[in-house]
Amino acid sequence: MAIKLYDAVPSSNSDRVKIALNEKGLAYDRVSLNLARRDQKKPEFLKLNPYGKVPVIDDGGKILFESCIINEYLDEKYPNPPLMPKDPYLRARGRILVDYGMNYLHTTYFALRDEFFFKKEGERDQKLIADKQRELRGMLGYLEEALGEKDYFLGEFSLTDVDLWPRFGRLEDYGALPTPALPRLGAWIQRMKARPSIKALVGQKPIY
Ligand SMILES: N[C@@H](CCC(=O)N[C@@H](CS)C(=O)NCC(=O)O)C(=O)O
Repeated sequence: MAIKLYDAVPSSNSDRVKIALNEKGLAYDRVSLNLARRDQKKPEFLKLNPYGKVPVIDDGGKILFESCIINEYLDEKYPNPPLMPKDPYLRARGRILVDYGMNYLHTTYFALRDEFFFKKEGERDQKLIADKQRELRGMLGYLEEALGEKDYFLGEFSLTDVDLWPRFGRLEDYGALPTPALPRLGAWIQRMKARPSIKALVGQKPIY
């Protein structure tokens, strides 16, 4: 039985799980929620995820939520190809980089995202946008250093790249990237976009 994925389009957190599924060649059936209609807060969905958010997976009756935790589950349950290094330090290091990209950037990222997501072009606060873009570029310096001369954050392609990617795709849409100050991240973005697992998401529509 194929894995069932409750998603939304657009949903960067759902994209994170789709990339991991695609990298592993796992088939999945999508059930799309309409977030504007608040499908995610309906009692039947809250039984699956008390947070009322997508993504959620149902793997043969096993229900999981939280995209990064789902991805670790997928990697352990379906180990080929492996998406986590064996070395304990690298595994921990990868989780720290994801925590940095998700939690440390969170408030600034969402201030910028809300301008683009909820407002029409003429209504946006251009000063706030420029300030948040600058702040984010400053914070991203740490990830630029962490990437260094490597193709991927931990050397080999891993869940660290998968988990970080969706936010980076959006940072391009919101004008924070690319920037000449962060050339390694710029090259990594291009490398990520070339992966079939990510190309497969372009133009995806909800499935109701
Ligand atoms: N930490 C969660 C975040 C999930 C999340 O915020 N999902 C968004 C869509 S990208 C959502 O469902 N938003 C609807 C809501 O909060 O009501 C994860 O990584 O899965």
